[in-house]
Amino acid sequence: MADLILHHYPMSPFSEKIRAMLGYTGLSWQSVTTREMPPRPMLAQLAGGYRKIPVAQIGADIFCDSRTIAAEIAALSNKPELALENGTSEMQAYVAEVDLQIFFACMFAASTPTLNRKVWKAMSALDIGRFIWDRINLGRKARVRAVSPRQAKPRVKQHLADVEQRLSDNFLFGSVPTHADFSTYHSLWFVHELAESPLLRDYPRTLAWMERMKAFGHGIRTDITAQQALDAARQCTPRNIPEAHRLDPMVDRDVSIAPSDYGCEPTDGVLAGATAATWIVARQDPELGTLHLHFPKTGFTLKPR
Ligand SMILES: N[C@@H](CCC(=O)N[C@@H](CS)C(=O)NCC(=O)O)C(=O)O
Repeated sequence: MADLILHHYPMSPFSEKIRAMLGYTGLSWQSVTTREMPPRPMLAQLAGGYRKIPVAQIGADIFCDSRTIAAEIAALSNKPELALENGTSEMQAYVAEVDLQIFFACMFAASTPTLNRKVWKAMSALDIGRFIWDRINLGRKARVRAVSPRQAKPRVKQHLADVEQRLSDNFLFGSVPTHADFSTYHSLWFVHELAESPLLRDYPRTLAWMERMKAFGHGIRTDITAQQALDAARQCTPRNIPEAHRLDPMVDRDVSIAPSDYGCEPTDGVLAGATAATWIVARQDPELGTLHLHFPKTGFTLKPR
């Protein structure tokens, strides 16, 4: 089977969630580095209107959102605990909070001179301007209320106290890492590794756990170009959808699907299938042919067109 291709950029926390998962599982994968903000025309050929990062690809199957990517990694590595839908309802509620409110709190709390220096080193002045403008608009159009910048640090400290208390074993929900560990790791990675903020200083178990997570590395990565990723999609047909996943009454209808929190740009297509946790939307691209885009049901709204 074709390797998983990850479309991502270095400073993206949700990409780090997936890179760390790839490290933990030891899978080999191909990497396409994207810009930090749209336009990303080559990625848009694969993912339609979906504008968030990361996106993963296996041939002509495209996985939007770290949840569907994680489920794919879980299947490839035979580690079902990495797929959030296999977690308990307590774990799912924990991850929902961590991947939304804690993520935003960490982004606000991580504003340090070190982070600014790294950003200035990685991006041109023009791109920094475009990035700030893009994120202002992303926030303005968001359908969820994030924690305010002033509340961010106390909220992160409260979260750290919770993580510290949960870590009675090596990982958050027991002796092996689950989806919840990677969700918790990516935002704290941004604060601790990227911004080098001292916020984690008073949480020794959390710091030791961060080291364990970091030690997984990023797996076996090969860099490819966006054009090579498009070629891979063109040369493949999407994998077969079993009849059991074509029973939803919306199957074969024109649909529009979009995140319901932020970055709510829709992707149009035809519903090709549905599982308990995902929607599969078929898109036709004039150059690439048929693509199947996999979205989680949680956090997305599907409408007929
Ligand atoms: N629910 C999404 C969240 C992804 C997300 O917010 N990613 C950030 C980067 S870490 C993003 O897309 N920011 C806007 C952008 O990069 O264009 C997931 O789990 O993948």
